[in-house]
Amino acid sequence: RPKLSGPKLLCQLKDNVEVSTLTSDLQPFSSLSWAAQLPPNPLTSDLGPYRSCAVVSSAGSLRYSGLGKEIDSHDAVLRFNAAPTTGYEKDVGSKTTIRLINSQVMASDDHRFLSSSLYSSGALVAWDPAPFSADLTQWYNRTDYPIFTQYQRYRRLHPMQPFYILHPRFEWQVWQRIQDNMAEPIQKNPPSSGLLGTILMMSLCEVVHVYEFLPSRRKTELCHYYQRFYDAACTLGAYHPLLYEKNLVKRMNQGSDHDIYTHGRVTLPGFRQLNC
Ligand code: NCC
Repeated sequence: RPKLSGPKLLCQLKDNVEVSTLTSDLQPFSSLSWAAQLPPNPLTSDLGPYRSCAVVSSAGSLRYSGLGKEIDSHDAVLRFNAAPTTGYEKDVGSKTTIRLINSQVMASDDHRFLSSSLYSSGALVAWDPAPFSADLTQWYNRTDYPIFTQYQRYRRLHPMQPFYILHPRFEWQVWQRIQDNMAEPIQKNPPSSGLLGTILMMSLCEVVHVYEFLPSRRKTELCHYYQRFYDAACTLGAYHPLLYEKNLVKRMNQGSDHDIYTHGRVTLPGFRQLNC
């Protein structure tokens, strides 16, 4: 299989991946009693367009990066899971426009999802690993973590905060782009939040800057910038096809290798900017 160049990869992504979210009119949800808690419109019609955006990975290499001011200078900032800003502003900034969370975070007691103020700024977007090619009813009856019960509880407590759930089709469309561009078979687990969030922002922004997804010279085994926990698998992947995701992002990067080395910064065009 020939290796596609960066511009071709970008167009392939734009043409084959759609950021879709669950809406209140969608079966099987539309016939459930709580359907009205789901947004009436998809995320992409409510949020953006933004000019310049930042995606902040949770990597330990953000520690001592001093990137906070640069990150906050973007029009919109996406963060992941339980990654805090309080106490880490110098390195990661303080603006949160969108927070992408996996269903494990919503369900685990440690993260105090329903009560912590960590989740209260910006719009929330949740996702749950669904089995490859499962339909929505199959997934609804057997989610990985109780994403829907937690969603309903959160919505009752915070009815005004925008809160979307990604359609599992999006996860697998992204997965297929990774697989089609790799010579060997990759594990049938969904891509990490990092890549899903990057592609989400490519559909909302003119230009997307991703920080410490491709590690800089600060590369470390420290898993997260906010926790004293060391594991190289956080950067290289185990459950998620993270190494393959990073390979793809490296090929699509329009910034310099020097930007990666010094700032851990990748620059990607928004889909609307591409002439495919
Ligand atoms: O660790 P996590 O991800 O929350 O990180 C968000 C995204 O940042 C990128 N990352 C992170 C650390 C690192 N050293 N290098 C990186 O490149 C990755 O792209 C990652 O997706 C997830 O993807 O949702 C994940 O969530 C955690 C965990 O569920 C949450 O942090 C809540 O505790 C997963 N960890 C475990 O299940 C133990 C992780 O595998 C993926």
